[in-house]
Order: sequence, then structure tokens, then C-alpha cells
Amino acid sequence: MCHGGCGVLVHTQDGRMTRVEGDPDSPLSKGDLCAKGLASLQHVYNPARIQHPLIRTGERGEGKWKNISWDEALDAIAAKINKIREEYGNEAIAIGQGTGRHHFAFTIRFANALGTPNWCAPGQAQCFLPRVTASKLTFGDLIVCDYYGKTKPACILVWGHNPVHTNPDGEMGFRFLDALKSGSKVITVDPRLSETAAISDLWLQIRPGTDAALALSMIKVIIDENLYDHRFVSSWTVGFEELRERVRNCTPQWAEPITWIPAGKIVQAARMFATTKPACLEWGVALEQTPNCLQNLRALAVLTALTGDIDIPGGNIFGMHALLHFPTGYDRLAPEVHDRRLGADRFKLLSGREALVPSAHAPTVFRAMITGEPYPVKAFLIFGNNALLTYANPREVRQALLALDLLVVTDLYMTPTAEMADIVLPAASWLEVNLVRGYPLRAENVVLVQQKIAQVGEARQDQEIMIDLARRLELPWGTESLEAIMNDQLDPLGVDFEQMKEKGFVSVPQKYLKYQDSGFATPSGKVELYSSVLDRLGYDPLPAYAELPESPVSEPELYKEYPLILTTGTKSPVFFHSEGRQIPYLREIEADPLVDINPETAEKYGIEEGNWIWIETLRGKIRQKARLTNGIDPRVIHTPHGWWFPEQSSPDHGLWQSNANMLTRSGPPYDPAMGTCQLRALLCKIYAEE
Ligand SMILES: Nc1nc2c(c(=O)[nH]1)N[C@H]1C(S)=C(S)[C@@H](COP(=O)(O)OP(=O)(O)OC[C@H]3O[C@@H](n4cnc5c(=O)[nH]c(N)nc54)[C@H](O)[C@@H]3O)O[C@H]1N2
Ligand SMILES: Nc1nc2c(c(=O)[nH]1)N[C@H]1C(S)=C(S)[C@@H](COP(=O)(O)OP(=O)(O)OC[C@H]3O[C@@H](n4cnc5c(=O)[nH]c(N)nc54)[C@H](O)[C@@H]3O)O[C@H]1N2
Ligand SMILES: [Mo]
Repeated sequence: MCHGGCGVLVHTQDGRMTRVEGDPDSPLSKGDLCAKGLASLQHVYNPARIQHPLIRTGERGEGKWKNISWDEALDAIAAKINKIREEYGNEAIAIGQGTGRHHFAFTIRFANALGTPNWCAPGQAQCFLPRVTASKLTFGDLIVCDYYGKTKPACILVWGHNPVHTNPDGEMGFRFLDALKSGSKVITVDPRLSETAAISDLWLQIRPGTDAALALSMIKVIIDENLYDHRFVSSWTVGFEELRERVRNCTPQWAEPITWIPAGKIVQAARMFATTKPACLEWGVALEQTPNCLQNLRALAVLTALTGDIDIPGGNIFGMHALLHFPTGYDRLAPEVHDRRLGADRFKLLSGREALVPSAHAPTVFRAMITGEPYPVKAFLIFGNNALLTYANPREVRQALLALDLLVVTDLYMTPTAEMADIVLPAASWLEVNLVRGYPLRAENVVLVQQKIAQVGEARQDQEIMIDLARRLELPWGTESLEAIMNDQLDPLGVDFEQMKEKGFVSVPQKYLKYQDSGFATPSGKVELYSSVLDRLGYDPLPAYAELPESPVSEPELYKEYPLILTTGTKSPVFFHSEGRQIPYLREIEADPLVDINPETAEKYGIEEGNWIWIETLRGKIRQKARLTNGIDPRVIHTPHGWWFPEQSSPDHGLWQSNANMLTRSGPPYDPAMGTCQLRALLCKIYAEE
């Protein structure tokens, strides 16, 4: 359900599911399951599920609906799409989706088959793709931690990440905990005393958004103290001398006032990471949510490269790529169509031809919907994204949605975003879909099968909806069955989908030191401390630190009026972004949005535990409930994201009350290569409610 990768056993009686539990045989989750998984029945059989296609009967956004049949809905959508394509061209149709769900790659395929370069998601520039990109630029492939072999990591550097709660992308927090039990040392870099920081050996409480400065100073220590792997660096990397020159002034004393971390602790962390072998890096999404995105990640990739613990047992490994790549069909889109993608002219690693998974730059798409510039975008087909909650600046997103000629939202629930649609389509939940998937994502050491065991109302799997639409639109390709594609993908494993259903999963034994045979998949065949690709594309080839545009240092006057630093969006253990607020078991655990404040700060503002307070930035204000904790610096606060209130009246469902993205920033400057906007490390003020 959450691109985590846990295996489950589902009990049924008379065709109805009665219990979901962890599968002890799962090679990844080994029987463990989080609260969200355990509450699955209340999700699948939730009375609030959309059961039939709906068409609006009132004005857009008024929340008046009537049921229609699938045929009526899909015919109406196809007719409208054809009209828009004729009048404005294919690129006037934008395709939207959310985080990497079961239909992620299929949605890209659908966009490509439709001939539009403009699909977008709230992740991409802000989630995961930047990590994959930085890793590819540096190592030629994504690095993941090796928890599954006989040798466990001796040291784990957790940075902007809380795997204990988030279990992302098949990199299980559960296995991270096993490593701890077996004696791994952990260093955590986080402005909050996160659940992971709390069980670490060393916690570096960083000023939000200054991660690259810390990484550069750790690199400096490792070089100056000769703690790097000399053999690896000289045989297998390029750009060491340029790197040494780049970090020349980045001493721990330089980094201390920038990062708020005492110089002595920086030295301690650098020594521990470089000398406790094997070491691996667990990097998280917090690094990807400011305009420093790519440089943060590059600095960490380079720092990790210096240890030499690459593709070795217990280190940073490359995957086995057991599953054939999904046929997204990018190659079938003409080069000039790629070049018309919104954002392609600026953000070459998000939207350009060289991006790993090219997508449109979301803020640019919303501007195009509103202004018609650089060209009109008239339709938005959303498959599983709560745009009004998960993108920065929901007021602008709403304005964009209102300007459209066609908005179709496919979802399980009537979210505030679905309420804005012309047509709403009922999506199948994760227990109602067929799929194969490789984990960890982009490493694919294990291939898992997902199989349909329930049917609620007329809900359909997203892929089936897109195939049906492609057929009605008579697209030249993209009309093949999902099963045919999956069977092709499974070909190297010598099984088909039906056989996979019996097996449940296939694990591929890990091979180490693969680069010794084939080199690294970079232009030089080596680890690129100095990135030749970034150089060629006109970006900084070496890691660098820059102060964020909205920060106490960059905007000292603004800081007087907004004297606190805001970070948003640490993932809740019981919710999935904006999902789950209507699931009783989960909502009981977290009933309200809780803003973390240091007691010292709370006292200064006359705030007590449990008070509802206002949080305000230059963009807007929201209210959340105060949770006092010493685990956050008095100069920083944290708000969770994704809060709406399904129980409140339609069509808004309390969308404007506690939504952290009312506070975030969708405008420039963006990360120059990835187009990332700023969701974290912003300036804010707080005050008690009257
Ligand atoms: N301020 C701030 N904003 C953030 C973040 C942050 O840290 N701070 N995090 C960002 C990150 S990392 C991400 S990835 C995005 C996530 O952004 P989204 O993906 O938009 O978030 P979700 O709320 O998980 O999912 C959106 C919708 O998908 C529906 N859904 C679930 N399963 C399916 C399905 O199988 N099919 C269909 N059609 N619909 C389905 C859910 O009901 C939900 O309404 O949010 C980003 N937004
Ligand atoms: N239960 C649950 N699991 C999920 C999700 C969910 O919504 N719920 N979402 C999934 C998705 S799409 C994603 S992307 C992953 C994300 O999962 P993670 O990568 O673990 O990321 P977050 O929980 O967003 O944030 C991790 C930590 O970053 C810290 N942080 C905030 N600002 C900064 C900063 O400036 N620097 C540093 N160094 N740290 C900072 C926060 O305090 C937090 O503890 O989780 C996935 N798993
Ligand atoms: Mo994400």
C-alpha cells in the first residue's frame, strides 16, 4: 500500500477478508508489519470508499455528484480529451500522480502513449528521484544498505531520514533495527530527536537546510586526517584533487556556526563513519526538499565514496536488478516532444532528455494551467494524488484546478482534490490489484507479487482504467494488457505472473564487487567525485554549500518578524501522507495534527501542551496542536503535513485549517538541476489562539 514492500498473509472467509498479518516468510519484512498494514481491513472496507464513478452536477468544487456507469464516464473523458488534443495539442493534457504506488510506471507509460510529455508528481523533484540521480551521477547506480548478507553494517549514517517509522522503498526499518541489535553503530543527522536519533550512538542536531555544509566539513576531516580508503580512492575514483581543493576551507570550525553542531562532534562523526567498517549511508527525503537538494545528496554520495565501502558485504551495495525495467515508453516520444516538457529548458535532471525519469516541473505546470504560458494546459488526469494537500502552495493549486476544462481524479476516497473534479473514478486498494514489483526500489534484489483478493463496489485498478481509456482513445500503443507486460518483465526469472502468484516472491543472491568486472556505470567507469555529467550540463560538478534563500542568514530582517525555523512533513507512523485520517484504528492513535515545540519556546509565547496555536509564514497560516518536546531546538518547530479532516463538511473537509503546505514555498529559486522547491527550513512565527 505504501511502496514499503512488506509481505502479508490475508485470511478470507466466504470471499471476504477477515484478517491481515505479517508474512514470516517474507524475505524483506519477515513477519513484521506496521500499524497501517494491520489496519488494512478498515481501509479496504471503509464506508467512505468511493464505490462508483461520479460526475459532478453542480459547479466545479461545489461537491454535488451523481453516479454514472464506467462506460459513460470513460466515453465522456475520451471525448473531452480528443477535443482538447485537437484544439491545443497533446501537451495540453497533463497527467498527475502521487508517490510511487503500484501504478507509478504505468502512469508514465500512459502519458507517453498519449503523446504528452507533461506528467508530474509531488515527489520527483522533492522525493527519491534526486537520490537516485545523485547516486547515478556519482556511482553509476543507486546505493542501498546491505542488511541481508552475513556481514551487517558496522556503522550506519542516517541522514534526514527516519527509517524506524518509514520503511521506505523496500529498505526496511525493521532490518535496520536488526542491524542495531547485532551491534551496528548509528550516527543520525536530524534537527529532531527522531525515533531513529533516539536509539543512535551519536546524534548531530543540525540546523535545518545546512546539511551540505556538515557533509563538506566531514569530508574535510576525513581527507585531512587521512581516514579515506587510499586504495579505493586512487584506483576507482576521479576528481579527488579537485574535491580536496573544494573543501579546503570547510573546517569543522567553519561548519559549526552554520550547522549549529559543535566542531568536536563533527570530527567525532567523521572519524566514526570513516573508521568503523563496513559503513553505509541511509539518506532520506529531508535532503530533497530544499533548493539545495542535489548538492546535499552529492555531498553525501562523495562522503560515502571516500570510505570505499562500496558494493561490499555490509556496505553500500548495488542491486541485482532482477526485474526487467518496466516499458515506460519514453523512447517512443519524439525528441522535440521531450523538449516541450514544462521545465525541460531549465531543470535538466528533472525534465530534460537526460533526466532518469523525465517529468514536468509541477509549479510550472500549475502556472501554465492558470496563465496559459508558455502554452495552455487544459486537462489534468490525476491517478492517486491529493494535490491540494501534498504540493506546496495549495491556493495556487486550487486556482490551477479551477482554470481547467477537464479534471479527472481517480482515488479511493473523496479527498478535497477529488471534490474539485468533473469526474471521479473509484480506484482499487492494494488488496484489489495484481502486480509484480522489485525491491528495494531501483535495486530489485527481491521480486514480489501482489494479487487481487477483494473487490469493493465497482472500483478498478488504475492500470485497467488507463488501458481502457487508451483503447477508447485508439492510441497507437499502450493498449496491451498488464499481464502481458508483467510476463515480459518476469522473463529473466523464468516465471510468469500465474507462477509468481504461487511463489509469492523470488530472491536473487547478492553478488558483491560487481564494479571490479565491469567498472562503474559512469562516463569514466569510476566513481565520479567530480561529476563529468554535471560539468557538461553546466551545473557545479563538485559538492557545494549555499545558504537557503529564506533563512536567518539570508533574510535577517525577515527573521526578526518570523523568528523560528520551520520544518515540515516528517512521516507519521500511522498515516501515509494525507491518507488514513478516516481509518478509526489509526486516527485513534493520532487524532490531531501536532506541532513540535521546545518547552522554552512555548513558554516564551504563552503556549501550553495541547493548545491549538497559529503557525504563520509569508505564504499563509494554519493551526495545529502544540506538543512540547526537548527533542527539538528552541529555534526550530516541526509540523506534520497532509492534514485534512474527512469528517468535516464537503467539499473542503477542513483543507485550509492545518495543511502544512499553506506555509511552504512553490516559487523560485529552485534547485538548478532538479527544480526542487522549499518545503523545509522556512521562516515562521507562532502565536497562541485568542
Ligand atoms: N509540506 C510537505 N509536503 C510534502 C511532503 C513533506 O515532507 N512536506 N512530502 C512529500 C512527499 S515525500 C511525497 S512522496 C508526496 C506524496 O503525495 P501524494 O502521493 O499526493 O500523497 P498521498 O496522500 O499518499 O496520496 C494521494 C492520494 O492517493 C490515493 N491512493 C492511494 N492508493 C491509491 C491507488 O492505488 N490508486 C489511486 N488512484 N489512488 C490511490 C490516496 O487515497 C490519496 O488521496 O507528498 C509530498 N508533500
Ligand atoms: N508511515 C509512513 N511511512 C512512509 C510515508 C508516510 O507518509 N508514512 N511516506 C513514504 C514516503 S513517500 C517517503 S519519501 C518516505 C520518507 O521517509 P524519510 O526519508 O524517513 O523522511 P521523513 O520522515 O520525511 O523525515 C526524516 C527526518 O528528517 C528530519 N529533517 C527535517 N528537516 C531536516 C533537515 O533540514 N536536515 C536533516 N538532516 N533532517 C531533517 C525530520 O526531523 C525527520 O526525522 O517515507 C515513506 N514511508
Ligand atoms: Mo516521498
